[in-house]
Amino acid sequence: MPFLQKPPELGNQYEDDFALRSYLSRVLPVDVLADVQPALMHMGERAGGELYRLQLVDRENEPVLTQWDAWGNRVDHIEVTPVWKRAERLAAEQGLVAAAYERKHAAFSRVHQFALAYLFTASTDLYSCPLAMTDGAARALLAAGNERLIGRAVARLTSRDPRRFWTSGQWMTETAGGSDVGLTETAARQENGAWRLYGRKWFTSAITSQMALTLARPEGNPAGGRGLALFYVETRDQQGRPNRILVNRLKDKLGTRKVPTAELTLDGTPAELVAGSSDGVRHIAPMLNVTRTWNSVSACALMRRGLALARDFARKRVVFGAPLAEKPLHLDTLAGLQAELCGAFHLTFFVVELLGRSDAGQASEQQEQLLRTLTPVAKLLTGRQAVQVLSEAIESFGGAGYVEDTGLPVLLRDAQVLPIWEGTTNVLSLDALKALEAAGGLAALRRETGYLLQGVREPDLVRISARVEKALEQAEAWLAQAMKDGPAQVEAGARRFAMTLGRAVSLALVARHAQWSLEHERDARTLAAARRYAAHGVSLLAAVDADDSRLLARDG
Ligand code: MFK
Repeated sequence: MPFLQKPPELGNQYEDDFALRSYLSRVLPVDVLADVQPALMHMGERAGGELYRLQLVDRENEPVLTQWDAWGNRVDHIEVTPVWKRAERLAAEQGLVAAAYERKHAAFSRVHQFALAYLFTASTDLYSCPLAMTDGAARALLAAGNERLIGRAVARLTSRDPRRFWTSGQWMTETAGGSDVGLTETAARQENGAWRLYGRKWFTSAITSQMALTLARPEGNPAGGRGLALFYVETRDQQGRPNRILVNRLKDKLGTRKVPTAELTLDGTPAELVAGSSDGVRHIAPMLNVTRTWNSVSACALMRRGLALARDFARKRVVFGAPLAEKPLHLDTLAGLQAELCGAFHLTFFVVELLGRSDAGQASEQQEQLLRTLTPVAKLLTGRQAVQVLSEAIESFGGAGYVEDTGLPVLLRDAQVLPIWEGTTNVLSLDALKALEAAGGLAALRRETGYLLQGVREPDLVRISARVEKALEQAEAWLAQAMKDGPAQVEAGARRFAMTLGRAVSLALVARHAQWSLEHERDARTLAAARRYAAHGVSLLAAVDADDSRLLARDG
């Protein structure tokens, strides 16, 4: 007897995505939506069609590093996969980076850009990684105001012409640590009036890029982050040879295996200062904030892909006499995942809106502070949500979800990087605390949340609003108490605190959209998502303390 199971299929990923279309209808002015819609339809069609098919065919390909040519020359050539080659061209042509810098739609340009990225990401094997770096590098160079480098690189990083388009790497991590960047050991020396870098980079993104931003310590500078400087590097010389950079090996990673992540030796690499010879961490921060936003968008995109496939499969797969899509328990599981995606999506795109306002010079001081605080909060929350949602999503296929040639397990493996790279959950929790300290506490965030919720009238949403406000009140009280108890208490609770902020703000955003969707679309789906998201929990703060942590962490 043949055993036949129909594989899941994807339709137009823009047309099929009610949540995305509903959000864009609320946020974008009518003329902006009309202008960007054809490009989104086009990307949605490709994401669910041509690119997805190519991705399945290309499944087993991985980037290949060739260190030497036949004649003994060190070449360090990396051949990327067919999907990546296609993705690079498409990304340039469709303006995946450019849209943010052309500013055709002023403060909404970031919404335009990241809506495209949201559709593009899951069908291009994390090509969003080099795009994130490219976008971040353009923003960091502009923020530094270095006219020579802006003239040399930014026009290329933001080009729509695939022949001119450059991508950028971001080389920070060293063996001393990926989180504590101040421990960077790479040295910068001035030789014949030009800077040269010497050191080892342990985990470098987007090594096929034409340039990179990196940190190194000019000789004689003090230890720590302030003693580092931000440098611009071009990866190849005019003959196309590696620019005194050795690619030692590609990393053997759990996921993101299409992304050529490498270990490098910088052996006198020519480099140029971006913004003075110190305070490198501060100067690279604009890049970090952009790449963290890409991370949040990528988390949403992967969740959406897992759900789109799971929903289609549920309509086809018949068990115990009915399609899974008619089984209450299966539906309940998928609804829970959709609610988490809904919260992640609204928080992420709220950050995207703030970033757009900031880029366009239209953000108030309060909005700049919110952007600074919510960027790490969104990244850390959505990264964790993606791992949980993708784990459930592949489980919803039963055994098929665990089998490689369905193309499903890779979703979970790729999702697992999202809470790790660009700052782990814990490091970003501490970063959020620093941002709040600079903002003078939670007052601005609570004001903003109150503003978001002021139009809510539907009784369930009113109850949800009260829960949001209670969770933020509790968070504020927890912080005040922990600060009295000392730094160990603050640090021990930082993740629960940051997660609580993230869940509260995202729930407020979902509630606000749910009210709008009821009134303007007569649609109760976001309301259902709000109820479910609230039921999953808002506050994670509990009366646990650092002494408990020390007791429980001990072994033996
Ligand atoms: C799909 C897309 C995904 C992309 C894939 C990428 C793969 C690439 C692989 C990687 O490279 S991952 C590398 C990830 N590593 C990190 O993200 C670093 C994580 N660690 C941190 O973020 C730490 O918080 C940090 C290194 C920044 C702490 O270092 P320090 O030396 O203790 O810095 P400090 O004192 O906190 O900040 C120094 C200055 O920078 C301060 O300004 P001032 O000089 O004016 O006082 C800070 O305010 C500022 N700063 C730090 N973080 C900032 C920031 N400003 C704005 N935004 C931030 N996020």
